[in-house]
Amino acid sequence: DASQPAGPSFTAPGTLTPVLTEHWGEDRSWTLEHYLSVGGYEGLARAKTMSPEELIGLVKGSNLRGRGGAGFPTGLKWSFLPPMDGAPRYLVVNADESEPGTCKDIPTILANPQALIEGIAITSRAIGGDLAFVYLRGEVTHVYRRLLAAVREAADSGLLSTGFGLDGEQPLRIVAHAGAGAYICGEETALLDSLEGRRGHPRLKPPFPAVAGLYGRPTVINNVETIASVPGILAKGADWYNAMGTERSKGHGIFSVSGHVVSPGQFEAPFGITMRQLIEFAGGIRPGHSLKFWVPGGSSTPIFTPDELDVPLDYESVAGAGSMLGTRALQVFDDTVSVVRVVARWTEFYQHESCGKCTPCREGTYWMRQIMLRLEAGKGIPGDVEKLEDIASNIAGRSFCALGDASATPVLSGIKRFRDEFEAGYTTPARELFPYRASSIL
Ligand code: L3W
Ligand code: SF4
Repeated sequence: DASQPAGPSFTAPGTLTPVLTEHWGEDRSWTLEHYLSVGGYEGLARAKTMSPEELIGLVKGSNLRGRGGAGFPTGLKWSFLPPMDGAPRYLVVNADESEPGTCKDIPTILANPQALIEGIAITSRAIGGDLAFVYLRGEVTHVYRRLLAAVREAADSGLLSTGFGLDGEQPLRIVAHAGAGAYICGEETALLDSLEGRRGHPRLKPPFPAVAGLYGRPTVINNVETIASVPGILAKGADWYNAMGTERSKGHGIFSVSGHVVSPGQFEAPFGITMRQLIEFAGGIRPGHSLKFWVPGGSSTPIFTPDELDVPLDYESVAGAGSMLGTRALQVFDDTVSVVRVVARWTEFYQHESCGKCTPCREGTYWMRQIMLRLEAGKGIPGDVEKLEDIASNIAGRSFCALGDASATPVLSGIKRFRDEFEAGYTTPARELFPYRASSIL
């Protein structure tokens, strides 16, 4: 790829770069003993020799970007915290993994929670914090328990006993908080409301959490994968990290391939790998079928077709193709799938998860759901497709938070790519056009 910087250690897209996932699947990979045996906590040891300014500078220099969907530069976000003023500052880790198709943060916590804890320790040292929170979905009790056990193991070992807080000498406390299972609580400010004990509703920004976050104090909020990527950068250096990826999307990321491939799973690769390459790593589309459509970053990103298979999966190239890269939740749908049925399920999801705070999203998702369900049943009314476009266009850009925009995306992109299938819903149920077959359910 001509856009890639050349260099002896450059890791090209098209290869896999297991870093976070390197030891997944090994015997008792989640224990502290195992993590230490593969070089764990070397990054924290180095961090304890560095000042907060040096740490932030190193992470800035690595070009690590937020892995929760938006890709905001991590070191820059940390640097937005105002100068220390003697009062607390917090780190909050967003582990409320809820985007349909996203499955990277929970596996990370299950397989290698110590990488996250080490990342929390390094980040807390960088921002002068001695109290950090991990907010995760309440339904995943087994993940919550594993995290609790891992925090206890790290604390009992003495690794977190000193080196944190405003003076860099305090112990670090980590609180695992199980939410009640609402998609909106993955939105960073709704998450803060929920963590403070209120119903999760997005807050107006600015002020950004970096200035006024948890309990009104400066707060860094980062995704699990972002924070778990920090120890490697400390241990191996910014140059090592910069040698992976594309010009502006550096490093490695977990690409979760699900759906109609032979071997779904997580593939950790440099940014810039393509969907065609990832499908090859996943064993190809299941035999006897062909790719019909896919999404690059979960249900909030537009429907792509085989036309986009060679788009490099980095923030800029995917934006150029009209989408966010999102959480790299790559869902694959073959020729047996009704796009109307898929969009109807996603629309039901957004209607259910809408927090109700603003009118375009609250009302619009309700009406989109009604119309999608009748199109799916073959009982659509001529003009429904135009009505869907009208409603979705009036949600997008007019809602209070990203959930509203997200709900419009599958509808608008589905109609754009497969209008005939939507219009067929005026006369024909989706199940007649695409009959369920046992083999089509993976
Ligand atoms: C200080 C400024 N901080 C921006 C911070 C801001 C936030 C980060 C990015 O949504 C997307 C969403 C989903 N001073 C700042 C500043 N910040 N300007 O930077 O901000 P933002 O608002 O662009 O993004 P976000 O709220 O983090 C993430 C999309 O990702 N997505 C993923 C969804 C699902 C999951 C999941 O299940 N784990 O993430 C898929 O596309 O729709 O648009 O921290 O405070 N001047
Ligand atoms: Fe709530 Fe939807 Fe408005 Fe976001 S866009 S604040 S989820 S109603």
